[in-house]
Amino acid sequence: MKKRKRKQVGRSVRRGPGRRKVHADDDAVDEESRREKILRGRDNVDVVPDQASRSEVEGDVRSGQVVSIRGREAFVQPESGGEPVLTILRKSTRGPRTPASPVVVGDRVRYLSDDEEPFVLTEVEARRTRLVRGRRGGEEHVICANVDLGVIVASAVEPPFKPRLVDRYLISIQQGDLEPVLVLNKIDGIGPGEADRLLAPYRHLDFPCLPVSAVTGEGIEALVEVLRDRTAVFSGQSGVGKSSILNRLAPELKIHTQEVYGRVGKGRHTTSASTLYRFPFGGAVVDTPGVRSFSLHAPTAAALREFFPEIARAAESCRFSDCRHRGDEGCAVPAAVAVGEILPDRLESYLVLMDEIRAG
Ligand SMILES: Nc1nc2c(ncn2[C@@H]2O[C@H](COP(=O)(O)OP(=O)(O)OP(=O)(O)O)[C@@H](O)[C@H]2O)c(=O)[nH]1
Ligand SMILES: [Mg+2]
Ligand SMILES: [Zn+2]
Repeated sequence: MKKRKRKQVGRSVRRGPGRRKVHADDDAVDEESRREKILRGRDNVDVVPDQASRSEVEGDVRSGQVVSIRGREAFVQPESGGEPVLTILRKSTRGPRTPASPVVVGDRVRYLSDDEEPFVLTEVEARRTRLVRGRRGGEEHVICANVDLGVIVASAVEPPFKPRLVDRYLISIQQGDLEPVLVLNKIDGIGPGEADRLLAPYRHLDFPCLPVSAVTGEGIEALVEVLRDRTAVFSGQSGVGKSSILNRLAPELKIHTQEVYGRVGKGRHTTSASTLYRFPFGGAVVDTPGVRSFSLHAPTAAALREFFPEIARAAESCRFSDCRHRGDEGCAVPAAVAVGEILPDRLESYLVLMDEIRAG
């Protein structure tokens, strides 16, 4: 729709009186200088953004979705089909002005498909959803955009389950307008009942919690039903089996995986860059490199209360409004923990995150 509109605007400009071109040679020169201008990029970025340039209007502008990134270059899956093409970000590219993440996997983009690759990105469209991670210095790192489901992958054995990390992901996922899904992998390595025990704190939070095994295939069918026809991102610690699960879901993806013991202590990640893959059963997924920790971007106490509603509810009965829920006089939280309204693991996450917010 958008594209057609722009083209029409462009045509009327081109057909206007003083715009008519007379010689074919002029055309060539014009074309050359226009292209040159776009390739060089412009320094006056603030002037460029809202209006499409004439080259865009008249040139062959196509749409697509970013499947992987390499520096300022992005591989884009054309909307019209075919193999991904290489595109490059320029200063002239209009987009969501996030300095640390000007173009990310999942971004919907437009590019000028003339001559040869790399094609110049003309626009990165506004992001419908975003998975964001905090960076030192307060910058936000957008991991991926426009996905529906944030799948947190955890492991029941090695590496051990980290509830604090899961809670951080949950907050980031909900802040970015994604729907959370929790996958507990490697259940082939634990006894019956252990998966239930690990997932218990999340069961009452009203999102899918799926115990699976990439090795035995247990739980994989249920996961397919959650993923079908949606776009998801798989995130979690390194070695939990994100890529292994994807290979189990779609063996033709042949994503590289690696044993955990071969990298423990070395800080090695097998998947080194986020990549978007299509599922044969409909839908798509972004496989991401594992993390060791996950900082939230600009968390606030108010946001935290929103993501821990059970704690906020109990806190209304605390005697003092600045109660820290750490053995303070008149605190109502311990009683809520005692009757099972607040789970100890959730309270622990809340207190750790609140400390971080207070420490700035
Ligand atoms: N026992 C068992 N091992 C598994 C399972 N899933 C994966 N693994 C093993 O765990 C190791 C790590 O798997 P990967 O798929 O590479 O993990 P990853 O989460 O993609 O790791 P990064 O790419 O570094 O983030 C491999 O040796 C897998 O064979 C499972 O369900 N059970
Ligand atoms: Mg991987
Ligand atoms: Zn309290």
